[in-house]
Amino acid sequence: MDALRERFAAELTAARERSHLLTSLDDGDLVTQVSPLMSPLVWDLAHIGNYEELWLLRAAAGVEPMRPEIDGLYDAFEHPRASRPSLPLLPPGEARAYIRTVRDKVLDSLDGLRPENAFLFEMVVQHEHQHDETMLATHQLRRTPSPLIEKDLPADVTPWLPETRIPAGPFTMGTSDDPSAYDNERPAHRVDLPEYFIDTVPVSNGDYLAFIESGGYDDERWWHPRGWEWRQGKKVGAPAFWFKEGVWLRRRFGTVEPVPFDQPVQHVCWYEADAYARWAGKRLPTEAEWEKAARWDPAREKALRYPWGDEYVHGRANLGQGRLQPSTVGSFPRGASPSGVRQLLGDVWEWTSTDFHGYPGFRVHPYKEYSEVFFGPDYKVLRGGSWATDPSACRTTFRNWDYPIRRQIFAGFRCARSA
Ligand code: AVJ
Ligand code: FE
Repeated sequence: MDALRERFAAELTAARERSHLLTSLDDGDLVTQVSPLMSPLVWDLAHIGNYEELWLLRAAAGVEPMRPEIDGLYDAFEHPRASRPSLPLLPPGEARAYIRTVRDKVLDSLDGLRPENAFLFEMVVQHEHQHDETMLATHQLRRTPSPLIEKDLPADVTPWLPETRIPAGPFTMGTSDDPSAYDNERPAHRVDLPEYFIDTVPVSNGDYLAFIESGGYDDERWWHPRGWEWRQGKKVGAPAFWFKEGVWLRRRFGTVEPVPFDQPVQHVCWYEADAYARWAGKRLPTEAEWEKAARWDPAREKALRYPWGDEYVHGRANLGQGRLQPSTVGSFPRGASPSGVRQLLGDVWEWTSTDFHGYPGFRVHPYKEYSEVFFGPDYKVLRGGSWATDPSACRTTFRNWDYPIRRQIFAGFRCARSA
């Protein structure tokens, strides 16, 4: 248990350092709403603390509520993002003091941690990191530079074959024994797939430019009917944050730079990914196809936690907000899955063709608002995490979801086709 407590304390501290960096702005910037799609950053900050209080102090340690009157303000279901700036939110100084107090009590309570509550710690650490990624998307929507520090992440690029063949056969999807796994990743179950091909690497900005330049945005043939509706209601002809001034440029955290054509495309919605795939004579992979390509080791008949094995290895994927952009397509050959597919974790979230549903045998844990309320045809599953995702919230079984029109998230895609 001691090693576990130490790990939780270290992970909570690391997450908090990042939350502080992402909120090291003037008070005015913290309370401003950059887009109706996002919360004011000060909401995320206090919400992180409130969630931690609910689960680690009240639920796990039986501590009395500190400020029950603020719970409603930070309940994501009571107040949609667009309405959050008009709430009587804790001002930045008070929000910081509140989350500090919660954290101090949590660290004190670690001595009494009961093994059956370990998942709640895993959940709270991942929750803070998920909001850190969301806050980063808010930063990307701002027009002014952000207090972010870009670290170098060396990545060797070696040649690759465009597609990888995945032979027909069953594999293990999901998990029943990963201690960090959310309810929606459970339980492990066998899925039998016919043979298919999947792109070895994600679709690059250069690939995507060819779609743009061949008139893809104006050709109804490539679009899902609802995608075509979306396209016609909007003046879009390129990924979000791209614009053309003679050459293609992109805005990234408040600075403008040429679009790097050898990086995975990001900030495209599901409809754009789906249209590109049809234009390319392919389709998006199903969620099961993505997961089989990412973790199934046919030689050992075993499903892996990471594409390269069961242990996290630094330097095999672009995760954790070190680099503030995806890595060159073809990077991290040592991070490839047993099938030889690359860049499955990190770089960009990858849209799949699958709607978000519970696996056979799904059971809510620990609360139905984490996943169950989102099951249905409205949300598409994304896999693999982005460069902005923390390694502790990323594994081959992790499932993310969003509306098919969302572009501010760090999402791209790769294509697949049936054999
Ligand atoms: C899993 C990323 C879709 O941000 O809406 C955060 C994670 N759940 N707070 C989200 C989450 C509750 C969730 N996603
Ligand atoms: Fe949350």
